Amino acid sequence: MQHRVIFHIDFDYFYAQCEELRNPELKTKPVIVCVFSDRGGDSGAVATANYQARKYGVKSGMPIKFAKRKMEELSDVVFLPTDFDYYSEISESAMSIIRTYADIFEYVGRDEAYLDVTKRTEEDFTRASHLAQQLKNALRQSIKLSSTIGVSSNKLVSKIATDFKKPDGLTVVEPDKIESFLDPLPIKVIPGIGKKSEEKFHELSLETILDLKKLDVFTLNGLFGRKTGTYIYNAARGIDESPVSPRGDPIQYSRIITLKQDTKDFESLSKDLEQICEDIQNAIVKDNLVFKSVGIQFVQEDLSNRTKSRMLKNPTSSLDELKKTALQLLKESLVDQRLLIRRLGVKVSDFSEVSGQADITNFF
Ligand code: DGT
Ligand code: CA
Ligand code: CA
Repeated sequence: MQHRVIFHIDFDYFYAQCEELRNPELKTKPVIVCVFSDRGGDSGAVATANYQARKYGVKSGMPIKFAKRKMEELSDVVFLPTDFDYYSEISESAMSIIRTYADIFEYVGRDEAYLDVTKRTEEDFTRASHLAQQLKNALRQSIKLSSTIGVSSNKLVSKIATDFKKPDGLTVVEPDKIESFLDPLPIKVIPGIGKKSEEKFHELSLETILDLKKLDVFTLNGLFGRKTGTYIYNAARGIDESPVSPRGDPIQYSRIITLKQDTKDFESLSKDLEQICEDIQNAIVKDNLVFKSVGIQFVQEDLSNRTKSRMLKNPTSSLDELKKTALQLLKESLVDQRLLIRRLGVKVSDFSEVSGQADITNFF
């Protein structure tokens, strides 16, 4: 029988784990990483929390004020602001290890990726299970990062398998076990099923995936529209043919060049910078993506690195906006630049697709 072998990997309590990595004393304490809004004080939302803090009901997306109230009694709780540049660094080192374990690697986000390992495991799930364990060990040994992996014959079931047991989990669902794995799970484990559609199903007295399979595809299409209805129909049966695709890999959307001559002259650097922006933007448009973050990188004459990045207000694929932001970052960096610059790079990140299945949540 022919089937694929697909890993989904997701790093545990990612931002909070990164904070623990650079400050191991945090490990024994509840840690809550927050996006403070520019209104000041405690306004803003929780980005994530470590499992110590989750025990008290703290969740991603919750207002910071709520989280503080839940933790009132505790003296050792730590609230921290996000540091995206640092999380990206950890993510990049992890991804560069993960990539080497895949026949095909698909970057999903800072803490998530799919791997097609069909060839290297020769379609054998025992081998796949060992390979997944090796990958988890490698991440733990080289960056002390704890992760969770789901393994199955497609992306959808592997993602559900990852969520099945966290943190530090490894769940393998062999092709002939997909049905018995999915049937008892609540409908909301299907990616893209949000609160609203969960309520819809609840009204119909449908709670589990087994219940959901009572609806035929026409009923589902009537409830959700053809695209989403068909998606849910197939998902309930563990069917997903979508390929692991290398698009979105950040390596494709960053460029670094060695300058003809070490310099810190704006005019000279800006010409190279614009050229790099054009190359990157071409790749992005070709892959039908928009980005939300722009960064520049200097390798200085002593080979040390300097980076600076900025979040945009809205996702875009505009060359003008990319150039404008990169040039602005260049200008700002040069103000206190002491060493000459030897290599110059640009990197864009925080992608989403212009359209497609990644947007499934928007239909609900
Ligand atoms: P996990 O995977 O359940 O152990 O925990 P996380 O924190 O890794 O959760 P995940 O994989 O859903 O999200 C990865 C990172 O994305 C997380 O560390 C922080 C960020 N994030 C997730 N949800 C939210 C949210 O609602 N708001 C904000 N600002 N950031 C979020
Ligand atoms: Ca995660
Ligand atoms: Ca994730």
